[in-house]
Amino acid sequence: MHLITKPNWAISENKVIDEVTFLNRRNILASGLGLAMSGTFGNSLFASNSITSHITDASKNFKFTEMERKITDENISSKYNNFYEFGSTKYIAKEAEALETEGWTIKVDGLVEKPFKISVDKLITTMALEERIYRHRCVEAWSMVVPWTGFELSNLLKISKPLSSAKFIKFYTFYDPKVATEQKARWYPWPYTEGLTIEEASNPLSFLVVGAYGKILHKPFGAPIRLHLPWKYGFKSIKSIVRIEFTENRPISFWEELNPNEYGFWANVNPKVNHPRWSQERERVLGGAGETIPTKIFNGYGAEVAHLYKKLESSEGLRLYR
Ligand SMILES: Nc1nc2c(c(=O)[nH]1)N[C@H]1C(S)=C(S)[C@@H](COP(=O)(O)O)O[C@H]1N2
Ligand SMILES: [Mo]
Repeated sequence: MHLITKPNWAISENKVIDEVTFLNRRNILASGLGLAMSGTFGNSLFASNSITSHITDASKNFKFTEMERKITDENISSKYNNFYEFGSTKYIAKEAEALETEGWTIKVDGLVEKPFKISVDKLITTMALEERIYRHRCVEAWSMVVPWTGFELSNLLKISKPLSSAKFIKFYTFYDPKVATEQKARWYPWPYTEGLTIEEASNPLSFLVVGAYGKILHKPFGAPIRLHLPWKYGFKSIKSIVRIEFTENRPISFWEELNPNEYGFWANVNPKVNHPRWSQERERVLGGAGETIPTKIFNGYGAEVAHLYKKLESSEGLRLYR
């Protein structure tokens, strides 16, 4: 039992490198033989035309284009996922197709004027959608670059009308062990949860994602709606959200409950603060030829977010980066 509580990230660095190398090799082989898959997914078939067109018509936000790095091939990023609900390997894309995303709603409750439910379709059709190219840095030291379509979390905060006593937001993923079979594993604190301060959630970088690569979000990416917080380690970017709760106290998230020394509340990317079991100085580029590049503080988004943490440095110290 003790062993099994270790997340997959507990695997050695070498094994992680092997997996990425394997994946790259497989992809090179596939494209070389002209067998590269189209990268389209079945769930777009279920979406109504109007939902789809809101996503395909979203304007590009040129503040978030990527000059230095290449966008990760969709055929790679969509087949190498962390989505523990469907298994503890990276290859859960097929399993995730079992998730029923039609008619999905999000409950907004806790310290708000009035709790409410809102459908994802409604969010897609009423929020101003935009496409942003964001870098993603997993705590396991691999990274990718993805064009996400979505809207600023701050726009949902506005309609949520939090009370002044609300200081934090807790996000919840669905809980349905019949569909997500790994949720039968009782040693995990299901459902997956994550948390942010209201200040972090209000930052313009905090992005609710409903599409990727110009299409409706497919299931392995956390359909129909997931968060992306590009300056934090990937585990903060919670998938398939069903509930947003405003709280007074700092929530304890899924990974923090499992291993607080390794996966904390803040989890801001910092190459100088090592994971207890490996270095965070460099990252392996998903879909690259196995190369690593230097990791940047706040994953290169310091201009947008560093100010959030200035006054916390004395009290939180290195915990800001774990
Ligand atoms: N519900 C849920 N959200 C999750 C995870 C998960 O296992 N379950 N994994 C996290 C981790 S560790 C990472 S790196 C990213 C991976 O996102 P991707 O599969 O779209 O690359 O999702 C995050 N969100
Ligand atoms: Mo991750």
